[in-house]
This record gives sequence, C-alpha cells and structure tokens, in this order.
Amino acid sequence: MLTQGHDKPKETAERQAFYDRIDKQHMTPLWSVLGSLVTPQPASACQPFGWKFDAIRDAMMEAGGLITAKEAERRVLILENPGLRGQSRTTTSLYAGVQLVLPGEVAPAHRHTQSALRFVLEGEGAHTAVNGEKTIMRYGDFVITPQLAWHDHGNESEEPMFWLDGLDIPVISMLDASFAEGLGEDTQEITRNTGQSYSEFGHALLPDNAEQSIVSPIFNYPYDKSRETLEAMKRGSDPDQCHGWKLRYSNPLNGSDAIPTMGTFIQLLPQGPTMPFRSTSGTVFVCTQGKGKTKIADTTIEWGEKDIFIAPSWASIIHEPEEESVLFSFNDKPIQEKLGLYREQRGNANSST
Ligand code: 1HN
Repeated sequence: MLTQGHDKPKETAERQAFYDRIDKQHMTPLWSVLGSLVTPQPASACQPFGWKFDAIRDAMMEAGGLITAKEAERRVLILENPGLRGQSRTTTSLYAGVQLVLPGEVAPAHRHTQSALRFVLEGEGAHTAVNGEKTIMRYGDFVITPQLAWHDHGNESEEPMFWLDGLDIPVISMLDASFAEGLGEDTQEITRNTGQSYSEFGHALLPDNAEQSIVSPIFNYPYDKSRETLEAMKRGSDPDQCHGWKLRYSNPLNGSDAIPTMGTFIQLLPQGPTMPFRSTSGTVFVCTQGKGKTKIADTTIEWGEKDIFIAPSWASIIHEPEEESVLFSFNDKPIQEKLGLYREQRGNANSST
C-alpha cells in the first residue's frame, strides 16, 4: 500500500526535449503523471456542495416558460458539481438533475442503457410509465427506470411536478456503453394495471414462477411505506451512531440493490450530531423531512426539506439534524462492492488507509 504519493521527477531540458519528440508518436512518460494517477487515497475533484430547492424551483419554473417538456425531451436542470463543471456530473460517478413536468405535458417514451431513479420532490398525481405499467407519483416516492426499460412521463394533475433524477451516466460514458432510442410515440402501450408490480412483489411474497433479474420488479417504492418502516425500526432498536435508522431499497427477488449500479437508501436521523463516517462512494443526499446541517470534510452545508447536497468519496460526513430528520440518498456502492473496491470508515478519520 502506498502511503506517500509518487514524487514527480525533475523535468530537465533533455527530458523535456525527449517528451516533446515522443509526444508526436502519441506517447507520454508515466513518471510525470504517476503521482496523480495512483494516489495514496481518493483525490476527488468532486466538492461538497448543496442546492436549495427554492432556488431550483424558481429556475425550473423559468425553464418551464422557455421550453416544453416535449421539445426538451426531458426538461431537466443538471446539478453540476462545482469541481466538475461542464461534465454533467454531480459526483465523480453520478449524475443528478431536477425535472419539471407541467400540467398537461408529456415527456416522450424512450429507453437507454443508463439506469435512472426518480425521487419525488413536489406535486402529486403525475405518472411515469415503465415497461407497460403506469405508476402515480407522490412526495418521497422512489421510482426506478431500469436499463433499457421504455419510459415516459405525463402530468394529468393540476400542479407542476418536480422530481430528482439520478442516473449512472458518468459510469456508462466511461465504459462507452451508451445505447438509446426513442419509441417514436409520446406514450408507450399500457399492458399492466397501475400498481400491479408493487401488489405482486412488494409484500415479501413472490409469484411462484418469478424469474431472477438483476433489476427489481418493483418500480415504485412508495414513501408512506418507507416512512412507516423507519418508524418501526425506531420503535424496535437504537439508532446507529453514524446512520441513525437506515434502510436500503432492495430487489425483492434476491435482496440485492434495487438498481444494479446505484445504491439507494432512506434514513431517519435523531436530533444531534452523528459519529463521523466516510466511504469511497460519493453520495447525493436529499432531505425529505426536518432540517439541520452536515459537515462534509471542512465544509458545512445547511439543509431543509427538499434540499439536495453532495458528499465526495472519502470525505468525512457528520450529520447534525436540528430536529428528527429524514434523508434519501444514492451512491455507486453496488458497483464498488461488485469490484471489491468499496471501503468505509466509522469514527474519526485519523488513518488514511
Ligand atoms: C432521462 O431519460 C430522464 O427519463 C431524465 O426522465 C434525465 C438525463 C440524461 C439522460 C436521460 C427521464 C435524463 C434522462
């Protein structure tokens, strides 16, 4: 294990002349870049940062007057990390944006290899359709769009509908594995009853002939159930010192993550500071209830309901709710776990490895 980074050797005139010559042949010396490629611990360009929902809503309503959901295909404002501007990234490996669908609008049917999640922030009654089934969306609902699933959205309610989109776009780009197509119609054919997937798979019962799948057959995990389960945990156990009472959204077929590339969680935090925690998975947090602040490395971010904030890889996180609070979060933990790379540390960060 490297504990000290590689020191860059001196660049003499003779060496520089050599680099210039080989540069024309598309070659470059490793020893000049080794220290920034192989770091003793994560050296993320991603920064701790927070967005206030009120400011997002104002910008989105302005966007609503500038372009329709249909013309935009998806009317979304990307939440770009200040350390990663121009790259459509929110953390190093994840994309997040906020989407607005106005009453009467549709976001046309398409599909892609990127997996998506929605977390509903405001409004009630718009729907998303996934693989032939509609679900009606309400505050705090967690909705997934698996890779290559046809999906379209529509808002038949009277209110603007806002949700957070989370996608694994930077990972799929890094792997050069992006495929996408439009259906050529605004909406897909509906072949299943609304709520059918949840009724069949959401109650610790499985259809006896259910086939295994790496993606969850449930595509809306309703907030009232998540919230109820957090309350039951609270009644039955002490809070974890780092995480309070924390649940992971899972695939009922095998207990793995609901989305193979993104870890998704909801946690209830008691009032007062948590014990420091850090992990190699940069994380996007959304507050659904309560208010407080979170210290991420040397930055303190204040948050209230619907606000969104980012913790980079290996940055120490101390949540300090002013009152009992609920946070939804997502990160790249399932990818790192599958590759044997995931690390976490509880307590003070006095060791770097
Ligand atoms: C997408 O398909 C949606 O379906 C939202 O709502 C955001 C960002 C990039 C690529 C595809 C959606 C997206 C997206």
